[in-house]
Amino acid sequence: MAADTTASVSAPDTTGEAGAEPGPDSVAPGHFDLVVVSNRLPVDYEVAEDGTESWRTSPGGLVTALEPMMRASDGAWVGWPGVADREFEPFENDGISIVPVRLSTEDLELYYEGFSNDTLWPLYHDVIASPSYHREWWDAYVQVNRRFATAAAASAAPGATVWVHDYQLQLVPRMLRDARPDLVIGFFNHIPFPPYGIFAQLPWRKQILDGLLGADLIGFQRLADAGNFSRAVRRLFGYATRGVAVDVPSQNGQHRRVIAKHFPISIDAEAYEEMAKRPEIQERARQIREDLGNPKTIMLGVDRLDYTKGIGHRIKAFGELLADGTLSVEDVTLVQVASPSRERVATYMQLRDEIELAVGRVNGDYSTISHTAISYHHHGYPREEMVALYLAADVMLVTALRDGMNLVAKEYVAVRYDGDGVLVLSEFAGAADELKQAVLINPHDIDGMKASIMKAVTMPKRERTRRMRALRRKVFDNDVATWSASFLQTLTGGAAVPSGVPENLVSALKDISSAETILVALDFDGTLAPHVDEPEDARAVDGTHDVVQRLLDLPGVRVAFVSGRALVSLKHVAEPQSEVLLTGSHGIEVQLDANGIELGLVPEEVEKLDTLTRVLERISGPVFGTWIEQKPAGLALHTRLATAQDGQAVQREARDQLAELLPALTVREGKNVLEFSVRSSTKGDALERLRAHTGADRVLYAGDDVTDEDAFTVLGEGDLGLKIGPGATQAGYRVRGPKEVTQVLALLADFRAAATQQQ
Ligand code: GDG
Repeated sequence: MAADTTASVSAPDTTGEAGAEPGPDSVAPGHFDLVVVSNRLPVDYEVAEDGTESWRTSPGGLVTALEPMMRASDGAWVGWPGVADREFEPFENDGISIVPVRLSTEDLELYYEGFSNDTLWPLYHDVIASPSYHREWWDAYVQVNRRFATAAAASAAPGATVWVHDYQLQLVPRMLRDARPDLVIGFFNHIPFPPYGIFAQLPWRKQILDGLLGADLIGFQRLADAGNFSRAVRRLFGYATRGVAVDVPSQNGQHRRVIAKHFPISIDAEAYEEMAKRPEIQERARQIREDLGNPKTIMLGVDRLDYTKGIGHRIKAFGELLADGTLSVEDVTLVQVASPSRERVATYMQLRDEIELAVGRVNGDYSTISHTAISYHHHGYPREEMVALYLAADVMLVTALRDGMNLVAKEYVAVRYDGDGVLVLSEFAGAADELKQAVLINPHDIDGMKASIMKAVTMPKRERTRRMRALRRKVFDNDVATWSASFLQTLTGGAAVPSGVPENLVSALKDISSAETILVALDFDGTLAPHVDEPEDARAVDGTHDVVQRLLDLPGVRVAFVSGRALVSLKHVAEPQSEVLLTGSHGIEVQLDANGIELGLVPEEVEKLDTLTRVLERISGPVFGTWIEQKPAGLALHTRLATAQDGQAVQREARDQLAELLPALTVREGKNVLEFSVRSSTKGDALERLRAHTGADRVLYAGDDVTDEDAFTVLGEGDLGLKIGPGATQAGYRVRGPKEVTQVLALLADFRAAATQQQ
């Protein structure tokens, strides 16, 4: 039954005209360290009228976003070249290795136009149009995803990073992971991820989630998208999720941690500004205004002709403003670029008819011989022309009903180096999360939209400049380079972390320093002290004690150490000031203010501890070379001095008996030691306890270890997570080592001192 088709790579594929295809597990690894996989390649194959064949760099958001990074890292790009039924060998184009994937005419119909654009696209955009569900489309989607996964596996070197893009390829991460567990796999969803109530419609909802969960990092445009995804995972699989972390059970009884987090995409802002400053483009902008009859106000819409973009709603609002005489064609022209898109999908053909009918009506009713109400263009234009249009437009209308991000909004802002121009922006576009100084609208509310358009048309120059300046700061601070770097940093941890304190961290420290109360929570080993061979020898780097003292002396600042060590050991090596709050053993032990060490075991846990002690004493007592050691909230069973055979037998016996008697125990396995704990606690629990105890408004947490990820997970909006050293992380910032941590703490102390003096 087609609905049961899974994303498994091992199932033989017998659907589609290509018949059985090799899976990603049947190919030898390639030699690229970074592989990008997207439906479309950054180049299009073209045949001119005279039969000359060539490759042309194709326009579009993703290409612009990734091109610079690909060139810099000598990576490979796997994708479809834009022409059906043609097989191409890999080749190099402009510094990027291109790996074309073949799609047949039938694949395009079923996988691309069908499942991608007529099932997933409407479903993920809040069912603005009705999604169609066809089992043969799904079968083709599985088959084509496998083909992309195979091409990626054949390109990726051992241990390489593979970055898969967008809704057309959601099964690729799982297929790749099953075939190539050595790979680091990231996925970025360019479109929204819908709320569960909508996602649940999809007959293959579980397979899609499972496909995505093959990635180590799943990126979304908005915080809300990542939340929708995590909720769907909880509802459908019952996996534990906490903040941005999803724990996916793996076969060996362990968990694999997947991060689902938002990374708002952006543009190459400087390149747009540079183009806008070119004299010929400025001249073109002047020309456009003149050709339109020098209206007082030019309004502009630039969209792919897609029902998600709210073009019809925009035309309705504009038409009504002309109808009720609020605007007149002598004063205002709306330029609408609607670039052709998905023209073979029926919904899009119908949309084109609807939009062109609406444009025709408005123009028929209100245009004069000398003034056209809507200057409508169903073309794609060169980027230079787009920039000239942005420059000429006094008001930019982005009225999407649902949009992952909307790069047009950001491009308009980047171009307006003159500080003028008003952006009217739908709150349903991802860009609205960042571009709060735009005139935000609800495009479903036609009266509200009309009022907002008028607000934009009549906005005083000073307000326009103030808003545009703030918008530009946002777009230039988070440009496409920052976006891709932050995604890849989170995914791979980056190879080498530079020394010093990065600029964006300095700004974040300044920002947090003005909070009412701050909790500075610090891991010890690897964060304040370099790692050493013997745990007893660890010591914080010079200057740590002094800078901690400076922080403790500042009003509204609390400092805590959060360690995996037992507290006795932590106190011995860290020698903390008495005001430093302490948590040890991953949060099991706590020492807050004047109180002594607390374990705070509840009666049920004490009872479990008694049973655990009885069982382990009985098992280990008679066997020479094994012994038990008390641990906070647990016991360790050592077998180091026993024969290997005895040691294994004792461990097996302990595991078996305890699994039956106390099934909920936490078990950690070390070399010749088994640790059993009656309480499962993480540094995340420790941090939450510290936050509750101190009542801090904002938290800075610094740590270097995988166990610190639990603490990063519980950080909220406005908190600051600082990862020390390389490795995947959920923290927003990173520095190289303990020396940098003291610099960070010193900066925080400086900023805090300045902030509290000002008050
Ligand atoms: C998807 C998501 C998300 C448009 N017409 C022409 C032209 N364009 C360029 C624009 C812009 C890009 O195409 C469109 O990007 P958008 O973000 O506005 O929208 P989608 O195509 O729907 O993209 C979206 C994006 O992925 C990235 O993640 O933001 O939410 O739906 O760059 O300028 N460019 C040229 N001529 C045209 O006629 N040269």
